[in-house]
Amino acid sequence: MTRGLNIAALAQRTGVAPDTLRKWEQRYGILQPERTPGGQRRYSERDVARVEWLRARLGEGYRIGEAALLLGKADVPAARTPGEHVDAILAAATEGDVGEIGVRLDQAFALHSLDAVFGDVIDPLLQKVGTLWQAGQLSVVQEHLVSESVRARLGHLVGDSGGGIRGAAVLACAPNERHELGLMMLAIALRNDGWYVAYVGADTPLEDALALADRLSAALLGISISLQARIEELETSLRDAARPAGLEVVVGGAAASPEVAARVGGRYLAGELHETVEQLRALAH
Ligand code: B12
Repeated sequence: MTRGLNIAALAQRTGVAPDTLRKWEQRYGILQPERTPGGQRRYSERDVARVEWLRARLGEGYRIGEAALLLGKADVPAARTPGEHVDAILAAATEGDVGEIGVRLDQAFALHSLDAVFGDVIDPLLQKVGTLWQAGQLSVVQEHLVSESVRARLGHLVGDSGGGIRGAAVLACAPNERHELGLMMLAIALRNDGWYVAYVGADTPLEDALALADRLSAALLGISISLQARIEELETSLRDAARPAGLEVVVGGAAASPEVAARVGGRYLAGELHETVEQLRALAH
């Protein structure tokens, strides 16, 4: 015999009327009941969780169509905690399912604060992707699917205009450095903190970044470096370049350290993104 809840029981459990549940099922395909031999629908605990998830989004002001889109396909459980989002995105990456990676990322952005999405979803996600890739458990293509999906979403936020009540900041990756996702997060966090941010991105000739900083009378040039192998090049490119007065050069990223900062005549900052933003506030003018 098929176990599970009939529609009345599902309605009772979730507080959503049976008519509404039927409409959600038919129109948005968000439930996946099994059938009894007699053809009656039977709903599972997963369906209960999905309806509860949708109700919570409606309570936050989403329309049902938007919430259903965020929830994604009916055959996967809705992620709630940051850890569940990370696992769900990794599972989708393993399947090579780029649509699902996107839906899961959008869910994370919809459910959590930017701070939590950056620190508790994207950061650990990319760490795990790196570890799995290194161990040969994720292919380069699967890794690219995740990092490109993340980049696309961060790109929207980086592109938002606004900011400027603090100072101007130019943000660039070191020459030949293509790891830019951490710097994009910093750009978004600084803009939200009121900076005017010129995000220059990957693989930047630093004399050009310095010229831009000069033109903007920027208070900050933030340089991101992830690869040890790029440190020497970074040092060379900054050594002889003229620096605008009042410009603070700050290095960060996985290959940055106090030693690297000393070699390029800058400061080193690390730690949680919100701490970095607070420390940089002191530099604004
Ligand atoms: C995504 C990724 C890529 C993508 C990058 C896509 C993109 N558009 O950014 C691509 C595919 C391009 C890539 C390429 C390569 N990668 Co890669 N990549 C990664 C991966 C999986 C994630 C990196 C990431 O985004 N991390 C998440 C962010 C949020 O962390 P973060 O950068 O540290 O940023 C945080 C802080 O450091 C800080 N921060 C960052 N910048 C700045 C700047 C300032 C001023 C401040 C204050 C703070 C700050 O803010 C962030 C918030 O916490 C890592 C794995 C890992 N463990 O990190 C490997 C990894 C970094 N890559 C690695 C390697 C080897 C490569 C390649 C050489 C591979 C190859 N053979 O081609 C190339 C090099 C390309 C190049 N020239 O740069 C190695 C590096 C080893 C090493 N220590 O040198 C890693 C560690 C993978 C591994 N486990 O081996 N990679």
